[in-house]
Amino acid sequence: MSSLTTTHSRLNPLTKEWVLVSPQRMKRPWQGQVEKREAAEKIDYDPKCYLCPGNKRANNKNNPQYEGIFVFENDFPAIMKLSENEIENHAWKQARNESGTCKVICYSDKHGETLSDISEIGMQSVISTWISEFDTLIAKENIQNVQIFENRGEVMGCSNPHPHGQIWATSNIPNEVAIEDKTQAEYYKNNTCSLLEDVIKYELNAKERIVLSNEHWLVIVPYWAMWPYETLVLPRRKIATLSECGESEQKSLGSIWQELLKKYDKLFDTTMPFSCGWHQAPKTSANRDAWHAHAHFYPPLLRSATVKKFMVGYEMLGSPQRDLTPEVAANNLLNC
Ligand code: H2U
Ligand code: ZN
Repeated sequence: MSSLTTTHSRLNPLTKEWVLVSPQRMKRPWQGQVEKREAAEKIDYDPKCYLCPGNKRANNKNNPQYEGIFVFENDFPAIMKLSENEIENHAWKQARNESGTCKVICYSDKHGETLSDISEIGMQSVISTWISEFDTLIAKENIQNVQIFENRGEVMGCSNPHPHGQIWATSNIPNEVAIEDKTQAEYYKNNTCSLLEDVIKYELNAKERIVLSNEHWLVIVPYWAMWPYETLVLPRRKIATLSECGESEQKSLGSIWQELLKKYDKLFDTTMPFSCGWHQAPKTSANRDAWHAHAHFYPPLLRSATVKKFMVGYEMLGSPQRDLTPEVAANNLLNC
């Protein structure tokens, strides 16, 4: 398929939302990064950091002198263990109880390290921690969904440069997972394979939006991408959760994850800010067979380390809109 060159909308089949694409507004060709941001000096230990080994956190809690990974329960959880509020169930005024656990995962004891430059072994222990935390939390009686994610960079609301991510385990299924549960089920019922298996087949053939690939994994800028350099990390094999990954699949996930981060950092010569995270089958999904686990990366930068895409105006009141096509974005990432 040759790319459309005038305004059109593309459907996100995972959310059933339309994205407006206006390629004719891309007047200039790719010019690379415009201005460089001074990289902060990398230090192993910051006495003022609440995530560094041995340091004090909120509520006078002390981090252990950990080496490698450290997981703890968030001192300011968004979701509490027990919340027995009066529920509301009127026509338009509805409220439900929410309970669960919020955890913070420090990827490394080194303050200045990121997953882009962590050792291969360090990356593997991050993946095995994602899996073991997921397995433990999803097995809890009141938990329906385990959301693993990372906010990276101040612009994404990350409070601390110490490499860390978060895990929220909840008694209800959050919006994004709920809609993907539904859309993947619908697709699976009406087709011979999963939605994302079909996407993979198409993209391997079209070769227009592939950023990286290896034996078990594929990274694409999805056809329906909303953010300029949004990507999707896909296991080639349909798995409902990361826990189904064998040893070699975890190994090759680690290498493609780090390759992707390196590309992101190189694109605008800065530590790329983003929100990223996994979508995996919720516990009692009636549609587990339809689930194809995957990770989304949503970086906000558009043209340089300091020029970001704003999701405002038409995006807030109408639909998301982009000028840079997903094909051009994929090509820029592929070649950087
Ligand atoms: P973010 O940087 O992505 O916001 O994650 C850091 C989390 O760490 C944040 O959710 C928690 C905040 O509540 N935190 C603690 O649990 N203890 C502290 O002492 C400070 C921050
Ligand atoms: Zn630190």
